Amino acid sequence: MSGRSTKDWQTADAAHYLHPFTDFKSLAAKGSRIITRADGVYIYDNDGNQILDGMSGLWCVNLGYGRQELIDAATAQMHELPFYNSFFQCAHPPAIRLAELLSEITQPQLNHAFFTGSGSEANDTVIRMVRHYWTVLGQPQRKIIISRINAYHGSTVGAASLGGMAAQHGQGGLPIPGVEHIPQPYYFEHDGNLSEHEFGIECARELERRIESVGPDNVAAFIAEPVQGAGGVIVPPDSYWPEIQRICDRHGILLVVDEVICGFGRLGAWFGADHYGVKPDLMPMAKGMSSGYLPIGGVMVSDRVAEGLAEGGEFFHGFTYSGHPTCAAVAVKAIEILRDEKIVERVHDDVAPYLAARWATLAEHPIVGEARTRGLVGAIELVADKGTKARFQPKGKAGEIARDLAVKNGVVMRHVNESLIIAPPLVISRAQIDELVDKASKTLDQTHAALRG
Ligand code: PXG
Repeated sequence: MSGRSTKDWQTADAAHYLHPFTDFKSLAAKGSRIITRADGVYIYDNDGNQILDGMSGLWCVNLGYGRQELIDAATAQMHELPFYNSFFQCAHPPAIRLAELLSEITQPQLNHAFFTGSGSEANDTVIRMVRHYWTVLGQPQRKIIISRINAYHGSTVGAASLGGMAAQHGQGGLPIPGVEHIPQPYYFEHDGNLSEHEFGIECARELERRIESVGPDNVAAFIAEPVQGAGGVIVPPDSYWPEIQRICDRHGILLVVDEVICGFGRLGAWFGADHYGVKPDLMPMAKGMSSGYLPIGGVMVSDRVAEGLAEGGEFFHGFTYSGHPTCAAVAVKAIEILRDEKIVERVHDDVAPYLAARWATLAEHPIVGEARTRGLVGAIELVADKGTKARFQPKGKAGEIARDLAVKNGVVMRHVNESLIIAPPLVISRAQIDELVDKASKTLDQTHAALRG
């Protein structure tokens, strides 16, 4: 669907289309970037410019664009059964097969899948499920879910409440009651003198302190992303997750690992929980589940929680599109491709180490305070002074300048305040990583020049 001029699309867009997470007025003044097609790791705008998609769409097109098998899976399923529900004692093969396949690729305790249409719905499901679970077990007072400042868990009322984004909480009367937020394990911004190891332990102990302050018997669960994505690709110290696991075990609270970004190979393991060696009771997921080709999400549920829920009668929760057959058929195919083409192993053994080595060279740049990766996510911290880590002012400006220059240079990177972040498709080649890093380097030079004025 093309054939109109960019200006024409932009005018219609500004007049009628309310975009997510957008300042409507400033977008209308600027005009949006009209993307019309994509192939492999590249997107193309309406004027034919080729741009390397360093963000996999929105952390989701892990297999790259134009995979014929995914298109064929959707087409075949649409012919056979485009939609049917899973309410009222019904089921259909794609959703059953997807639940079965997810049980195979996730940890042994995770054998039950609840499907949703998105990651936000998956996290709303988590809230309702964990609170209901504890009620069924005779502990209805266990309602509190502990999350983290600057976490992102989605944009519905429940998911945004779980998230720790002050900007989201500032609109619409959030968070809902019973959600607590503890500090994030963001070592680059640590201004004390703890080692990275000590800092990881210290951040995890914040969970223990909060559990104790709200009363251990009132806590239902702790939720966290393995690596914080939208918050700025914040990679916790390696000491963090084992300590979190110990604390959850000690207090018997449920551990919810939000795999919406880290799941399906992004960290070089099937799931972030596998990468960090933790054992979730619930695992919300979406995005890479269908490689972003169709909207689908879900929650993998442990035997412990599923058995509890089974004692509770009807669980009054679900969505029209829970287990949507066409989305499920595409998800099954996307997972089969990851498995059969050994893409997760390739990320672990080859692509992630290569990216890590190339990305690390950016740390030498005069305006870079840190260049980090974990698997196929990465971040660059922009600083005005490498020694003191002082940031450019006003906050966010340097990131925005760099992000806009990156696109002009033919690469999509996202900025979060003063960091530039990437999450390229898992199928990216070494040559394309070189292209990504070269364009990022050029962007840093230009950003430096622009900031010097
Ligand atoms: N959990 C995590 C960890 C996420 O990253 C969600 C839940 C919500 O998923 P849905 O499918 O409801 O969007 C997400 C989504 C960004 C950005 O700017 C990140 C997300 C969504 C939109 C923008 O980095 N992550």
